[in-house]
Amino acid sequence: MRVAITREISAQMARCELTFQNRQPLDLEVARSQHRRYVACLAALGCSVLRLPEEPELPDSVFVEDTAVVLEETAVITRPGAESRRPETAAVAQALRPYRPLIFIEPPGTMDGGDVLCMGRRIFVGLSRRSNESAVLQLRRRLAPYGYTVTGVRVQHCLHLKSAVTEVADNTLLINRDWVDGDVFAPARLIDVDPREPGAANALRIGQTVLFPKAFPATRKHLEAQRVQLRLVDVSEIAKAEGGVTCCSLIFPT
Ligand code: CIR
Repeated sequence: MRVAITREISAQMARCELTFQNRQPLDLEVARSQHRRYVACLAALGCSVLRLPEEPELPDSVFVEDTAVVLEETAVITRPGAESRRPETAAVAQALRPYRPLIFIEPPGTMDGGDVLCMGRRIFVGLSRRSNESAVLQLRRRLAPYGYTVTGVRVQHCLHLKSAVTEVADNTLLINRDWVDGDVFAPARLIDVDPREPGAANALRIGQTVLFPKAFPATRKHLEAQRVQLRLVDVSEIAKAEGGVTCCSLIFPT
């Protein structure tokens, strides 16, 4: 059984953090209806969805991925790199408590879950605008007893590590190598995003299916050529807040 934690879109979403994108008018109703369809996809793929209530004062709170990293043995509550996002972790920690013992990233560490790519016992953390070396060291120390290795990875031109690379099948990564060095992940098989779609590397794997944005038809062909089974979703309005498909949920086995 898989649980997916999501959170309703904040009425203040138009005031979200933006780093690499310009602010565009955001239609809250369209964003909410895209989010509803995204949640329905998670349920259709077998997740038991735990929908946290809206936090009107926290513009980015729909992006629950950034608040925690859920592993088999423990859940790590992050300390988001953007100060405006730090209060987001409280409700997610509360929601995770029944499922895992919690550990916390402490100052001066900062980490967004969007920077954390888990491949079995190998964990990669983007050294980005949001996540720093202190968080990597804390994570390494806390997770070593469980047999995890934790490696910091430089990323450029994008918000998070998982803007640049995500896992789409066992030992198979979808990647934009202009944003992150692919050699770090050896011996993983790499599928490149189409050069016309630099933002296409963020895909959400649920079992053998990958949730993938409709906005990237050229990269979709690369994935289909490699027999990755896709389910397409429209997240165009959510993307205006610099979010993708991974960031709107925390998915883990119970
Ligand atoms: C932010 O800048 O923090 C939000 N506007 C977007 C966060 C997206 N999160 C993610 O991709 N994991």
